[in-house]
Amino acid sequence: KENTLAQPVGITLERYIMRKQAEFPFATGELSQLLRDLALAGKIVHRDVNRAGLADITGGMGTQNVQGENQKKLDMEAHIRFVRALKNGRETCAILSEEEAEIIHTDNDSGNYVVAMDPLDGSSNIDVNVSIGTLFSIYRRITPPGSKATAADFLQGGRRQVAAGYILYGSSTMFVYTTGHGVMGFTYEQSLGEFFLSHPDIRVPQDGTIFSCNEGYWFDYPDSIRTFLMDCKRKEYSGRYIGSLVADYHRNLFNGGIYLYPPTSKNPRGKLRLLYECYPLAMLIEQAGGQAVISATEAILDIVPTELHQRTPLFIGSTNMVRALVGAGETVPASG
Ligand code: P6P
Repeated sequence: KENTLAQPVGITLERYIMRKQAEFPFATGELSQLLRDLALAGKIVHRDVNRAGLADITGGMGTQNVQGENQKKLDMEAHIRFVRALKNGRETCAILSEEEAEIIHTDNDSGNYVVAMDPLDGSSNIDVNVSIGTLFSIYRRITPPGSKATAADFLQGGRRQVAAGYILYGSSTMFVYTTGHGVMGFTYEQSLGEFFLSHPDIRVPQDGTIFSCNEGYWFDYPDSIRTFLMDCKRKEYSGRYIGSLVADYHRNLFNGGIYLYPPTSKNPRGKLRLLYECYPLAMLIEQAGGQAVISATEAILDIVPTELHQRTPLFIGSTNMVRALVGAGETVPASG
């Protein structure tokens, strides 16, 4: 089924979450509140991102802004917005952010959830006005309620995520997420300050003709990757690489395609982060009918995590393309 841009069906994200709340196994409203907190911060980051050039909040540190605060890079700005929104929402006991090495305790030890996130991935793209994104992954805590969260709450493994998603700040701003019941897309109407349901059931095409990778690493790639890419070129597939993960992923999710970030000599374990980049995108793609693997026999979601900021290779997108790349191991079911 094509993901044509459906007309906004008139329901806001807030109302949609409330209606779907009954579907959550623990329909206590906490996860609903958490998703609303993320959407609120996303609206603020949308505003920051869209005025970056004017408000001089791109680029490095060290200058003063109008409030006399130290200027922050936009990814630090986004980090602060999301941490503040999650703290105020009181459903999260701890946060793991790409911007901080250690777990951030929210002082809500009664919160039942932890959130791992990349507040603004690819922020180097901001300075040249390229689309960027926020990535998030949500778990129920496993440490005792009221205690301080620990790394164990974040190292449960990809299949223990209760929700995952991203916010894409592109030609339009979209909030895309799953709670394990399919993938929904909401488009931001800034004149109303609301996300409206625009894609009720996003499905990735089983096949695609787009490959996304940085071919600058060509001579670093193993032969199997080069063989796959040569085959794509023989078939006159399209190379599309924005260099901004959420933007590349979102285009492939809608049009079909595969994104590849293999190990390189610069990043022998891959560049992308497992907990807050690859796990959420892998949950989304599987919910949308696609695949995310590191080999024919290991899916991203089955990688057992050991470190909070560990990196991993990533091959993700249309099932038939992933299968063609890594072979048809048991993690990659036959298409159709
Ligand atoms: P390379 C951006 O820095 C990022 O984390 C992702 O958004 C993007 O897909 C990737 O790295 C680009 O990495 O090595 O191709 O520049």
